[in-house]
Amino acid sequence: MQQVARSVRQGDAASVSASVEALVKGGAEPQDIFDHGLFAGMAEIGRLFKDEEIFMPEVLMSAKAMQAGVNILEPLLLGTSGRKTKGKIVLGTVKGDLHDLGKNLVGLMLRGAGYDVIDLGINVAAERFVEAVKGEDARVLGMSALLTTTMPQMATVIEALKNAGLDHVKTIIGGCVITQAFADRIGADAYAENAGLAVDKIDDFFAMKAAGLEEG
Ligand code: B1M
Repeated sequence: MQQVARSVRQGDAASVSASVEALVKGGAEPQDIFDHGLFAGMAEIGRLFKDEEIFMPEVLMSAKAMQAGVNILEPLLLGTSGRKTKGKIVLGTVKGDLHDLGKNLVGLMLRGAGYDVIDLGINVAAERFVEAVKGEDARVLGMSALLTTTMPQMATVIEALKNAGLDHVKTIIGGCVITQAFADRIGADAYAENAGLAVDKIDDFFAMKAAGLEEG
């Protein structure tokens, strides 16, 4: 795991791939490889970037290296395909924000858990979210933001959903700058600190609906 984290920090995609493959062959759990290898390496990059010990090019190299590892883990995290879908979820990173590694992971875990995920990508404007939720008749909208400057976009989207008469659609938000207090303030239905918790919270939405405890 330490080797994976180190290779992410060094932005060495080939080494990340080799180490992740070796760990998988050795029987390590994909989620552990993600948490203790890939994510741990990227967290360190975040600290170094903040302290101005490294700059954008290095961060990008590390993001690419992390993605190389995620690509190997993807089929394992997805599990067996061909199951009946549990529900439809629209997902995206809000307008002005280009960070997508966390959002992609949330999408991956949700697909693995049996959901149909419509991923709108990055830099998604409020109107586009509303259009997709309506067009796809989605029950849940998930938004990611990693910048303090793009957090307010989440409130804009929730407001736009209400204005479009879609307030029965459940909203869930996440990203390293997001907190439960912020989610409460803007009226999001849930906040999740990581991708695993996002799946749990969305499972709760659908369980409540199945139990007839909500409208929509
Ligand atoms: Co940027 N960046 N970045 N960056 N970047 C951060 C976010 C920052 C915290 C770094 C720092 O200063 N320490 C900082 C934001 C500070 C702030 O606003 N408070 C920052 C900055 C400032 C910037 C730029 C402005 C830098 C500049 O240009 N001067 C710029 C902005 C560009 C833009 O978006 N308009 C920028 C650019 C970039 C890159 C393009 C180089 C690259 C992104 C590449 C990519 O995504 N394809 C990048 C990266 C990689 C980072 C850090 C280092 C790592 C982010 C990451 O991918 N982590 C980040 C520092 C950090 O996070 N510590 C940083 C791994 C990923 C798996 O975690 O996305 O947090 P994360 O997702 C987690 C949870 O948050 C949660 O689940 C995931 C884990 O399971 N989660 C959800 C995420 N979305 C969720 C949605 C949910 C539920 C849970 O429900 C729907």
